[in-house]
Amino acid sequence: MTKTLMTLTASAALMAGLAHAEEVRVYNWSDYIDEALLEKFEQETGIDLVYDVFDSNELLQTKMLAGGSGYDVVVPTGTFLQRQIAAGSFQPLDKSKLSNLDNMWDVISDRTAKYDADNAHAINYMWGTTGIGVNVPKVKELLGEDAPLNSWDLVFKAENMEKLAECGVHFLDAPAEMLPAALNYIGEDPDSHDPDVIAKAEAVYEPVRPYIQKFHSSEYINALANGEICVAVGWSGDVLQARDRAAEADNGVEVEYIIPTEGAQMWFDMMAIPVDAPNPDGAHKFLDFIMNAENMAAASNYVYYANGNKASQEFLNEDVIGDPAVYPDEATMENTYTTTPYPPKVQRVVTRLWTTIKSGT
Ligand code: N2P
Repeated sequence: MTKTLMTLTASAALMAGLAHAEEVRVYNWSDYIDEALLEKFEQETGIDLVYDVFDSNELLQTKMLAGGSGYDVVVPTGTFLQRQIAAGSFQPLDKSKLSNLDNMWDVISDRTAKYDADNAHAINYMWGTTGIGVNVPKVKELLGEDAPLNSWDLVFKAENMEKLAECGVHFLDAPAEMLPAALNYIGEDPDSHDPDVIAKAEAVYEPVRPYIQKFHSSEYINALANGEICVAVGWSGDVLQARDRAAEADNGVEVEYIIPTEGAQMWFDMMAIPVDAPNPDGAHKFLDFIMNAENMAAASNYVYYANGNKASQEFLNEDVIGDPAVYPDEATMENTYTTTPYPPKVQRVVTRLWTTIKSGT
């Protein structure tokens, strides 16, 4: 009897203790970290980490603009960050709490300062490009040896898509990237904010829409890796993760990531602290942990995305820092473009247009 009582008392005390344990809630993109790092953070700091994932800037933006997300750290892309800063969604960083800030790479910080003056609200986590993931043997089997593997023709020409539909094609469900890709393809400014120009993207999608099996921003990694699909318009590191998963499975699937010669979008994903974060102090600890050179290198080595941390570079694997699909060389860099945030009115046009394109009506 006494023993039972004591056990109950002990576990009640433990539960009370747990209820008061410090917690940091992070909301990051899916397939974007080595989970061993999450445990390492908990062990080093004694802080409980709640780690949730998303795969859409639009979804994150809705949460940020509504407020009360309950998150301490979130990771919008630069353009979305800029819009959310303007809306008052983020608190300025307390740089005195970020001892690893000197590790950051000025080449990237200069670029991200365009979205956030002086990088006052966010640090760069990773950056990359939006291109095409291809199961090369499969695509050559269907389109022949001279398949346009270096061109957006692969996915924007109906004659190609008609054949590729047989092995499966996915597109990202990311209007702020997929509309610019279509505009860039037809020689329009991918960063146009003119609704009449943006509307031209519809004519690019119309002839190929019947052959797009799905618009989704995370399923394509496994779908490419297991041969369920043969082409995905997707993000650099995700496609390279698919390549590795296929190699590990030894299933005969060979995946390559392509930055088409017509150009591809380059973007920067930024870690920021919501204005109403429950634990801003813990959030700064998480950001500082991420900016540690070895931690940041471990993350990039795992997910094949480049990062904005100069000090991490000596710890990067050669197949990461030496791969122009991850760290583009100068020629590839010249082939990329960036965009700026859509003003709210244009954003509504974009959202409507994207819904129409996806519904295929
Ligand atoms: C990770 C996707 C991150 C890139 N799966 C999107 N900005």
